[in-house]
Amino acid sequence: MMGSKKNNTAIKDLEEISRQIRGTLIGMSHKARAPHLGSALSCIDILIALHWKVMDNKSDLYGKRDKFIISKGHAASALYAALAFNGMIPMDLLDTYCEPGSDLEEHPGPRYLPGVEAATGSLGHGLSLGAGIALADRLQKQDNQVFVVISDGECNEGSVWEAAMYASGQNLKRLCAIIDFNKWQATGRSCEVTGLEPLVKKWEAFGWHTLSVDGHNMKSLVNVLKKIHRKSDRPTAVIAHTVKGKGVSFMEDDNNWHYKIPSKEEVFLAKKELGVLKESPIEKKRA
Ligand SMILES: Cc1ncc(C[n+]2csc(CCOP(=O)(O)OP(=O)(O)O)c2C)c(N)n1
Repeated sequence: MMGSKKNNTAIKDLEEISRQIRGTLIGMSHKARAPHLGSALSCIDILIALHWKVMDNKSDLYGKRDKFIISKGHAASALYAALAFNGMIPMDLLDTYCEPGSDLEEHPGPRYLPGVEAATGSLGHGLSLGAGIALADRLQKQDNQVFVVISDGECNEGSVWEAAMYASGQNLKRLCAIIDFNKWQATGRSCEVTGLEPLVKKWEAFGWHTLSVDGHNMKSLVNVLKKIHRKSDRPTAVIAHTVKGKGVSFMEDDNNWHYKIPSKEEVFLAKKELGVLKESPIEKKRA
């Protein structure tokens, strides 16, 4: 059955993978001189829980598989790293991140890569795309799930709420929106830019089954996300409480890391703190 991935990776191993991927993301940002590192560190645990323990996105590359859209496309590095560490794309490809001609563009491009379902980055469109895909899959009598990670900043956009109304109106119960609620957007605190709260009540009012979770607690994330498929008779919103820049003390909750690129010394300090200075066993597999 789709959406009930059998994966024996223990939670503590997922936490180790999470540390390693964080180190890789920091290195990628430095090498490519690419911003949005804080944004990637904010959502990476959600992506790991989904890709390792929840989604079955490998069984049929051409249709009958769980699907994932990173609507906050500026955090594409998190998706690429999750796909590489999970064996969906070659590890070596990460070295080409943001290089001219690479499939790993700073925002997910329209070219085909397994696990990249949509071109995103113009914020506010991923949920509509997810709703369309969930509808198409239902018409084809598939029971796969569609997961969309959206940012709290995207909740500024009317298109998100149009998609939310559409999904509940059409009862797209295989659609799940995960809101990466790190309380920041590019220009300030999300709840000061718009009246975002009460976020749970808003999603509920739009007809969604709504849950909250600590977006960095791997065990809770896996538990919550695994349950959705069997329980839902409506689309589900998961409000994941996260910290922008999570994992590195001098990046956590500092919105400068939305755009800032780590220097060589900052890469060293961050990796040292994460305990990933040594090349990881997974990284060693790079041919
Ligand atoms: C439609 C649109 N407007 C503006 C931008 C520029 N932009 C990139 S990231 C960002 C906001 C980042 O905040 P948030 O969306 O909450 O993401 P996070 O804090 O998780 O990085 C903005 C305004 C964009 N990509 N798309």
